[in-house]
Amino acid sequence: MIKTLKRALIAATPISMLSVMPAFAETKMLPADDYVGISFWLISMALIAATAFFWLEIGRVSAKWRTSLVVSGMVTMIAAVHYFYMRDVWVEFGSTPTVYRYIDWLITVPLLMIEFYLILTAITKVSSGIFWRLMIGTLVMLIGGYIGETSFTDPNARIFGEATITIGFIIGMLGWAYILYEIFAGEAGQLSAEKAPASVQSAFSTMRWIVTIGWAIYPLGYLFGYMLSDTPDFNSLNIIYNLADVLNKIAFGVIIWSVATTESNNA
Ligand SMILES: *C/C=C(C)/C=C/C=C(C)/C=C/C1=C(C)CCCC1(C)C
Repeated sequence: MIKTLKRALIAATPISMLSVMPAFAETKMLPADDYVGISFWLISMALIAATAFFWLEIGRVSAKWRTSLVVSGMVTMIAAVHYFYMRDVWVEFGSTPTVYRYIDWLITVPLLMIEFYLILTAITKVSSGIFWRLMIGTLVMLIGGYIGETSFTDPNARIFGEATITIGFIIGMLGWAYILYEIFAGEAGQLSAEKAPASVQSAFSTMRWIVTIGWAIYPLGYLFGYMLSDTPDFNSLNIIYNLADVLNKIAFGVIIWSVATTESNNA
């Protein structure tokens, strides 16, 4: 009772903000032993720094490579804003719906796909079919994953009944397989092999492997998280997805930056 009165008195004075804030902060601040929260924090900063880097470097490359760097920075900036939000939700609730990631993926994955198209247009004439096929593959992959993933937590969303998680996964895998086909064996892969100078070919090839190995982390997370276990370990899943994004967004952009600066110096 006395304590409550005392608190009320303190709260009534403006200076009390100083004593109230630590109590408020206790529940809202990132705890030093929250490794998942800290990984959200680190990646947020890395994404912002990468954005500044890609955009500031635009002036150093020749005109036809500029759009590629603009897009690399857009990917990291859009992801950074999502990460700020996911980090706050994580710190507050100790969890963050994976669906937030899908909003990010829906914007950033098409932009990453456009990078393949842009790299090819910087060196040769390219048909718009490449662009559209990569977009279709992306949409099928993400819509399949989204259908499956939302049905995990929400039985009402099981549009294919019990099998929705599996069917969503299969649709998603087909979309990804279609993208891989296009960049390895399809028109995009052939153009790179026939028309591109050595430095572009090697960048194209590294980007392809990122889309193969780096991207495989997400369906593996889905497989182990939702299909092979009834109680997903969201701590590990979030750390794995966070690290995957460093590779698939920042490292991917660095490869493009590297080929853009090399080719600009050679020109
Ligand atoms: C920056 C974010 C990136 C590069 C996200 C990529 C996401 C994927 C490659 C997701 C793939 C999935 C499948 C291949 C199967 C179904 C489930 C998904 C959506 C996780």
